[in-house]
Amino acid sequence: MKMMWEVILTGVFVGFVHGQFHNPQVVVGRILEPPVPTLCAQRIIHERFKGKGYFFSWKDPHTANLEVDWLDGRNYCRQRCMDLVSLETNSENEFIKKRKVKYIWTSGRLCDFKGCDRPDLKPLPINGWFWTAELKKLAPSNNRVQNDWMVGAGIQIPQPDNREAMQQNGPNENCLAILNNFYNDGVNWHDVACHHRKPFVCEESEPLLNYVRFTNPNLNI
Ligand SMILES: [Ca+2]
Ligand SMILES: [Ca+2]
Repeated sequence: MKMMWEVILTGVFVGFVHGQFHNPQVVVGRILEPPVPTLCAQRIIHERFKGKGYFFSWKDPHTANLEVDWLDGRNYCRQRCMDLVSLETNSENEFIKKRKVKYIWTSGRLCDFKGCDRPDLKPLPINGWFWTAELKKLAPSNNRVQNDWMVGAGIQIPQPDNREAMQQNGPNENCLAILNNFYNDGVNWHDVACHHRKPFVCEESEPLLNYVRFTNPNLNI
């Protein structure tokens, strides 16, 4: 199984994936879960957007009141051949942002672990963010046109600001959440410490679906 995963995940971002397995700050003995074929076949799709299915945790009776940390969110999705949502386009971002939920986990994460020591990721707060589910880099965080980080107004500091670590001696804010007017600042992206618990959105993962279809040809997935 492990060998197969290493084949599937080969690519320039393979270091990201391995890094997620070994980053003690994130996993603490927990791992990134592989898909479960029966759960993939039973996955619940609440809405579709440009052909892909999405699951909203607050819409399902089993998860309606569930708030999880970032890795648990990924694993709930991944066991169902999905992953936390990646907002690669403005239209998908707007599709997700119209939900009336106070905050939502996305798959966005800062690459600050093993495998991230690459010149193109420096400086990390600007160039080190990526969509883990798609293994794609975000636009630089100071490019306010191609991303949706909260820009800052009044006493609000532009995101990402790593506030918990910088001001409160807390953990780094390494995960990307959509916050819905939480600081009276509109609906936009914030860097948040990954242990916080939030509702989440899953997005179908073509690599996971293809892998499970290939390995379970008799299952209707
Ligand atoms: Ca996406
Ligand atoms: Ca922040």
